[in-house]
Amino acid sequence: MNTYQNPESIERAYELAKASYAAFGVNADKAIRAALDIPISVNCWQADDVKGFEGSDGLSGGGILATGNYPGRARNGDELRADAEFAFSLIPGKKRFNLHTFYAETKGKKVSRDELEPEHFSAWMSWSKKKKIPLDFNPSFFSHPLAENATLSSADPEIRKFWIRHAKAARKIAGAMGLNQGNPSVNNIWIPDGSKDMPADRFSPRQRLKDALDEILDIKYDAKTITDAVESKLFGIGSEAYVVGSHEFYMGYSAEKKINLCLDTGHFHPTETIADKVSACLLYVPGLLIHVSRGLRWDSDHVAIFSDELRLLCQEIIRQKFLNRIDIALDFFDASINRIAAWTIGTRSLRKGLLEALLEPTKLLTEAENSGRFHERLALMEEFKTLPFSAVWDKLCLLAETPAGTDWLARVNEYEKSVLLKRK
Ligand code: RNT
Ligand code: ZN
Repeated sequence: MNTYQNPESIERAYELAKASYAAFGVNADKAIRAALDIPISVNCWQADDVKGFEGSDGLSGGGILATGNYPGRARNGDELRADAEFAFSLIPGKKRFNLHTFYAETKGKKVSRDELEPEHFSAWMSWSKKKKIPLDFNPSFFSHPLAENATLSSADPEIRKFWIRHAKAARKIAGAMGLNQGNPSVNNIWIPDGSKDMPADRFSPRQRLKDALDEILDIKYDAKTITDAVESKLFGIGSEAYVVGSHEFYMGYSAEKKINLCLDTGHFHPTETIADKVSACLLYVPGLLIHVSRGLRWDSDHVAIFSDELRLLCQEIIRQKFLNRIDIALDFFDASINRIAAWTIGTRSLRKGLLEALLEPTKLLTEAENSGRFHERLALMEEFKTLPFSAVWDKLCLLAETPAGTDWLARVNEYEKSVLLKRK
């Protein structure tokens, strides 16, 4: 593949683009710096099809399922870390890495999920420190024999207690990660509990979930080490009729407990957008965790792209200066394409969305709005869409010493040949 652009032509195009933005009162240099500075938590599970290291058969369960069998899946910590390091060399800007408990490294010993300790993540934590990539975390309530029916909302007290212990263990590990990296590890609770067909009792499971969460979250950790979040869902495969942890459930819960609410862009009705929820939720909850994904028909986890929905979400975050209250993470998994490319596409698209939002002459829009000149607001919005954005993006890539344009593709192909295809 040809080299897309050389540094000189990127610089030339950028100088012209910069002048176009300056004409609307926007400083493109500043926007680039700000865009590079926003941490994006990259989901580790894209590289291994959400399988984890427990030797599960591949079915993720709980309604989440990676389809496809493109070669090169990461099978252990060393492969996953190598893939992440390589992908990070293609992705500009600050990154974090998001793990699940089932990525524990137990040196061949079987450790029950309710007995996991920070030491089982020592390889992750030393990698994190060395590479300066902070870690985020999630208890894993799926791909497990005790997760077949229900977890934290189970009517069986033994099963419920097992998962409560598991969630406590996860918070302890997240706390250790936060201490190790010097900033809070975001620990997100998502459970798959629900039912395929209409339940007769919708209340009792929710009551049990609430009580279980209370028990888990009443253990206090230093806010400098862990940020707790809870994630809702509309439906999943096998939980079409009822999901215990619905949006209303967690909206109420996070507001009452003053913890963060996780909004996953794939977890709502197709015509709803997260962009409109951010400002409403932030009036009631301390902060948000956003899982950037792409819902497509029944699936909530396609690779994120530079869609209108993603752009609108970024605009909402940037326009309202919400960055200090929002953690931004990715949540997708596609096993039918090169997984490193999936990471690169999704993460670069999100960074593009943030950059575009930072380049928006928002002041002109609000001025038009506040004086009732709505035709002008609409005209400006349309105009801003076609400002020379790609020239600024290429400059951002150049500054971050990551490939501009499609130059990263050749490197992915090379890595596929020399590393991924050798994993048999
Ligand atoms: C599932 C949730 C959850 C998971 C990951 C693996 O629907 O979105 O966030 O995708 O934790
Ligand atoms: Zn999610």
